[in-house]
Amino acid sequence: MLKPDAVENGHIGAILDKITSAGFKIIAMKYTQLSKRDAEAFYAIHKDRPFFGDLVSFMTRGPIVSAILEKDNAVEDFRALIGATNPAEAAEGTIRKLFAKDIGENAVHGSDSDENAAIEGAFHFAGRDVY
Ligand code: FUP
Repeated sequence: MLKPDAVENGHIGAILDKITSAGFKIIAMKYTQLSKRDAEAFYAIHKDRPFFGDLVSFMTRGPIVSAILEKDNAVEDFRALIGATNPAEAAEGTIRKLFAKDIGENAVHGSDSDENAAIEGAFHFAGRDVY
């Protein structure tokens, strides 16, 4: 996902360029907005964390771009491309270092395992919208 801050700040094109230039193929993509229920379900693993309410408010405050990306070693390579969860700790040149403000508004989401990538892809897309 390109999160609401990335969209608000006009970074959709620049971030997609970084992603495709790094060799990822976009096999599904849409411009959409998460409902409260969507965001709570997507981040259910964090429901008992102190930042959960702020995370849900942030993720629902405006449109996002969601996509499924394909590449060898995609999960690991994408997490390297986006950088650490906290942009202050992200390596130079990473998407979060370039485009994110702080740990709460960190521009992009990437799945943390192949298993979660499949779950999260199915959360956003029907099978017929994956190419
Ligand atoms: P990541 O896998 O890098 O997206 O990070 P996590 O799954 O650990 O966290 C998901 C989201 O929760 C982050 F993108 C932002 C939010 N978060 C906070 O706001 N504060 C924290 O201390 C940790 C995460």
